[in-house]
Amino acid sequence: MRVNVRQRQLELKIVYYGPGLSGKTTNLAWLHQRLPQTARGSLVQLDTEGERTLFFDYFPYELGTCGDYGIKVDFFTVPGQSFYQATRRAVLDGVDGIVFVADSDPEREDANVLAREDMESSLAVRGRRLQEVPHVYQWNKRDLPNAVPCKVLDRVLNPEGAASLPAVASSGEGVLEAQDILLQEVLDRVGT
Ligand SMILES: Nc1nc2c(ncn2[C@@H]2O[C@H](COP(=O)(O)OP(=O)(O)OP(=O)(O)O)[C@@H](O)[C@H]2O)c(=O)[nH]1
Ligand SMILES: [Mg+2]
Repeated sequence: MRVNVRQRQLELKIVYYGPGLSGKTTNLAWLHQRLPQTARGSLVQLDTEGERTLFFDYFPYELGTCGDYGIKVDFFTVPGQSFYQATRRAVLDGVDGIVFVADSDPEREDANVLAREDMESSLAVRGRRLQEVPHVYQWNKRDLPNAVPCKVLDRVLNPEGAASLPAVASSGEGVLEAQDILLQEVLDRVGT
């Protein structure tokens, strides 16, 4: 969290991380659409080619106030495709909370594992450990008929026992819920 004294603002950075095509941009777009117009800034989708994120997606949000200070949340997605590792690391710098969007498609099991490892190593280059960063796992694409069971995803991707929930981001299911869980954790952490 960054304290901006001049603007009397607490600034939080939330990042959607996960393998390519898992639904990170879909989450952000849905979230943006559902948050009050008066409190949200424009959704910026930088350099997209077709529907793939080449850089990142972003929007700012005025969450509320804490005493004299406003709480601003900056929401980002990373590009999931493996060759954008440098961009993912830049986006993750200074992160306060992460939604890891996993793909429930059985064919993406390895991609989920690699993305999680990539997330841990991206934090490690900044001297941070995943256990110290509030995070929530979103098991997305639960509408797929052959979706990997949530308990298998938990066993493989969430050995630390962080919060996790099912989602169908394309219809908005589990999108606000993931954000509520994460923001609560982030704000609890700030208070301690
Ligand atoms: N069936 C299904 N499809 C989904 C769901 N969520 C997203 N998708 C689809 O998955 C595709 C990829 O979604 P994106 O949100 O662009 O994925 P991304 O994680 O941002 O991908 P990158 O930017 O390449 O990392 C799109 O066609 C979405 O409509 C879901 O819950 N179920
Ligand atoms: Mg994207």
